[in-house]
Amino acid sequence: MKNRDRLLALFQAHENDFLSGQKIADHLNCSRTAIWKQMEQLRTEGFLIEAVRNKGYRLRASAEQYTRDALLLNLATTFMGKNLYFYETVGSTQLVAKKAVNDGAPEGTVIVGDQQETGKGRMNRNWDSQKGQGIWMSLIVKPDIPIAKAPQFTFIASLAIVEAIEKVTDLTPQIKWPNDIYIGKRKVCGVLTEMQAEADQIEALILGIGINVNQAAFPDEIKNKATSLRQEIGETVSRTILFQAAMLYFEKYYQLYTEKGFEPIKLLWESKAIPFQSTMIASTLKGSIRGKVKGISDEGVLLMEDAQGVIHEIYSADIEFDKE
Ligand code: BTX
Repeated sequence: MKNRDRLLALFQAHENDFLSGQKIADHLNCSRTAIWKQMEQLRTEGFLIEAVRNKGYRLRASAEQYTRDALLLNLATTFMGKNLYFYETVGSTQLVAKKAVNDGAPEGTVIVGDQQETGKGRMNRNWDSQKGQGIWMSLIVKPDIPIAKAPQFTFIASLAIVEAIEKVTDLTPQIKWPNDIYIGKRKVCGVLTEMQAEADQIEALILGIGINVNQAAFPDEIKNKATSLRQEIGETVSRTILFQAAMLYFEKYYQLYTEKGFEPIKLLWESKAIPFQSTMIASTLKGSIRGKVKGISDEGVLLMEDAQGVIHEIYSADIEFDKE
C-alpha cells in the first residue's frame, strides 16, 4: 500500500480523533516532513485536514467530495461497499458489475459511476444519469436463496433507499411497486434487479440503483415525471453521506432478512409503499392485465386476479391505477 493510502486508512481507523505527527510517522515509518508533505497532497485533492498544535492531525470527511476515498471514509458497514469500484464515467454500472461477478467479486462489492453514458432501466429503457448529479450504483449480493425469491431483494433495496433519504432529508418518499421511489407524483429513484444464475442456483444478484440527488433540471422527455432531492428541498444534498446511509440501511435489512426472513421486510416495505388500489392495470412486455390486486406473495411477487378469476403472478410491470 502507498503511504497515501496507509495514511487514509489510519485516519479511517481513528475516525474523529487527532493523531500526533509522531504517531503517524512511527506508523508509516517515515519522517515528519514526509508526513507534512503527504498532508498537503491530500489537501490539494480536496480532503479537509485539520492541524492543531499539540494535538496533531484530524481528517474531516468532506461532504462535498464524491470519490472512492471519500465514499469509503466513515463508511460504517461491515461488508456492503467495502470492496468499491469508482468510475468518473462509465457506460452502465450494471455491465461493470456483471463483469466483476464473472471475475469473482465478493458479496458486498459496489460499483459507483459519477456519470453513466448508457444508464439503463428495465426493458431496455434509458436511465438518465447526468454527471455529478446522482448516485448511480450497482450492488453485488450473493444470497443463498432459490431463484424465485430474487424479487425480494428489490424490496430490501427500495426500503433501504427510502430510509436513507429520510435520514438525510426531511422528505417522505414512497415506494411504487416494484422498483420505483416517488416523492409526490415524481420518480426520484429506480431500482433494476438483475440476476446471474446457473441451473437453479443464484450466483449473484446485481441491484442497480439510480437516485436523483442534485439535478436542477431534467431533459424534456422526463421533466414532468422525474424529480431530484434538490428540487424537492431547494438545496444540494451530499451524495457521499446519502451513499453511506444507503449502504448502512441495506446491510441492516439484508441482515434482518437473513435472520428473520422476508416477513419483517415485507411489513416495513408496506409501511413505506404507495398502497395498492383494488383494481389496477399491470403492463408487462407480454401485455396488460387488468384486475384486482390480491397483495404481495411470500416470494415478493404481485398477485392479481383477472375478470375470469385467474390469479396472475407478476414479477415486474408498470402499474397504473384503473381510472374506471
Ligand atoms: P424503469 O424502466 O422503471 O424506468 C425507466 C424510465 O424512467 C425511463 O423510460 C424514463 O421514462 C424514466 N427515467 C429515465 N431516467 C430517469 C431519471 N433519472 N429519473 C426519473 N425517471 C427517469 C428504473 O427503470 C431502474 C433504473 C435503474 C438505474 C440504475 S443507475 C445504476 C444502475 N446502472 C444502470 O445502468 N442502471 C442502474
